[in-house]
Amino acid sequence: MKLGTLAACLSLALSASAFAQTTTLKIGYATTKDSHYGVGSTVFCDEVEKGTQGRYKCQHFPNSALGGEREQIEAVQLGTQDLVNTSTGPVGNFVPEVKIVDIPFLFRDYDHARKVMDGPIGQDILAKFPSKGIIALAWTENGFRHMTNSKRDIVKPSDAAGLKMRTMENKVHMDGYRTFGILPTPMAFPELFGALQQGTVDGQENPIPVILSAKFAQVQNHLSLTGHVYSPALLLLSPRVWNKLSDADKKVFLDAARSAGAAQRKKVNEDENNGIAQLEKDGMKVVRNVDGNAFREALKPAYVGYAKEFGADNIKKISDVK
Ligand code: EAX
Repeated sequence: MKLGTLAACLSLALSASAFAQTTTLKIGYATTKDSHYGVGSTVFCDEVEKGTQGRYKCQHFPNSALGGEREQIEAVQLGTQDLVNTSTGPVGNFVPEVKIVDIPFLFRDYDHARKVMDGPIGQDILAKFPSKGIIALAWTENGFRHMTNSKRDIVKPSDAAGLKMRTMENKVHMDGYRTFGILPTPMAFPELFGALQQGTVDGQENPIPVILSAKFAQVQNHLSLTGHVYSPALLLLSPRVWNKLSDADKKVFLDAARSAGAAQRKKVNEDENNGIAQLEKDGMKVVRNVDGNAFREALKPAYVGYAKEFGADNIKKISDVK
């Protein structure tokens, strides 16, 4: 065979094999591509594409384009969606062992929370997912949640009492918020901006990165830095994809997910440092002197229920992590 023909056949074979092997992964998340979820997802996708020599690429679906987080988790379980970068909000409905990390005022600060998630307690929770038809690649991060509303400043629980607040579809949160006198209204995230705009709910609670990227300052004028819940997040993969991966590619996916978590946490730190001034500039009145002890005191009756459900010793194991 002439050299020219051989070269032509080779390049054809190469491009055909490369073309044949490229798999595009659908990844969804609730907020914008330049938000903390978008930053983490982009790092994951870039590292996977590099680590698999382009055999796996991503297609991003930001801004809840594939539905609310619960819907997306179901789609990942069914295999109709490949990945979701999601808060733990609805995850407890699929993997009950996750619910313990949603307890209000459980984590002292970011350092404590990240140590727990990256340590044996957090890693043991990730190991509970495969039996429920979901692969949990790594913890990413949503951030400490703060309260916003359209009515008044919130310094102590009695200021929040009577407010109709949207919550995630999360019973642990709702049980806790009731002790503050809040009327919890569970709602999927894509419906939230409209509900705030129409006044269907008075307020909501979310981390600064979400309040920023969702532009809630346009429909909420009070922000109270309650930090009442640490909201972990997860990068979840469909077993349909995972089961086809070689051991080497599995390691690429896991390493990329850990890098994503680190990048997402860095973006959360940046948003926490710069975002509050931005939200004030956007017109929000910010309460910094929240009476955290009054909220913790009010929460005590809910802790009786949490101890019954999760075991007081398990809760203590988390709060004791230094
Ligand atoms: O994960 O639903 C929520 O409030 C979540 O924090 C949001 O979807 C980002």
